[in-house]
Amino acid sequence: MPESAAALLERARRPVSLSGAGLSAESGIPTFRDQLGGGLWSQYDPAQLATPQGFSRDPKLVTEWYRWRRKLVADAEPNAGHHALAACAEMVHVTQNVDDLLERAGARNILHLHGVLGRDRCIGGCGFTEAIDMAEPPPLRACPRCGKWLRPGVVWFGETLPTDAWTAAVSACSACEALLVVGTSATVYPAADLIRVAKQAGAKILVVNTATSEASHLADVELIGPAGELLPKILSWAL
Ligand code: BV8
Repeated sequence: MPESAAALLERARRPVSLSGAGLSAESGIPTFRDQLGGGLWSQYDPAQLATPQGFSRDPKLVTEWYRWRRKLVADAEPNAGHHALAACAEMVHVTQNVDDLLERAGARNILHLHGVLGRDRCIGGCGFTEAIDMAEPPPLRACPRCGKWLRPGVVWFGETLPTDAWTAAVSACSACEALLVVGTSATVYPAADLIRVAKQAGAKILVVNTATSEASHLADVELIGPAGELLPKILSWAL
């Protein structure tokens, strides 16, 4: 099966990848399914913390959660899955992930639908934003411009996606001949809807996941296994 997926991806024009937390799992970054794992934080529900309400209820707790995640990413390395995707120079990488592991693997054409951990921005909307040091992420602090809190530059549940990234992602998925769906439960919208957009545009849908997911019923080819193992196989022509 991997050989037919490889052939399909090699000849596809304007290929697109759509990735989720499973792509970074082998780099040691817990997925949302795993309740973003580890010790202290496993008692919290990410869907509650990753919301404006969660932040306004307890800005210090939410900021500490992001500090923990930022340090995890800073200590992590891109895995073979990130490197295989990065080797596909023509591929547009639409990701739900907020880490920078695709960038650090050398990938270009990356669209972060849900923002990035590497920046803070003002909660008050004064427009202040700044890059942060992921290895030494700052604690909860006030915006130097207006005094309101600074928050991570990510998209929380109930917040709209960045227009540029979303528009570019819809356009790429509407024109691709193959969409490679990697490591996502495909349960969060509107990101998950991109699979239907690509399918309706006539693209072949290839799914790589360690389990079946909400993407399975749309798959032309579904490969069950870890992204770090399967992606180098089906993208070997690019490596
Ligand atoms: C919005 C950033 C408009 C923050 C995240 C219909 C239409 C529109 C909206 C909605 C809708 N229905 C519901 C909504 C609301 C909501 C939503 O989708 N809720 C869900 C829970 C039903 N959507 C929103 O709020 C979005 N905004 O729609 O704006 C709007 C505005 C106002 C009011 C209404 C609408 C914003 C959503 C963005 C939220 N932010 N992240 C942060 O990171 O802290 S979401 C976050 O969770 C991720 O970005 C990702 O998108 C999602 C988790 O999904 P996955 O990445 O798939 O990860 P998961 O753990 O679920 O699965 C991992 C998979 O990997 C598994 O399948 C596993 O088997 C696999 N795996 C594991 N290891 C491996 C592997 N695969 C391969 N190899 C491995 N080694």
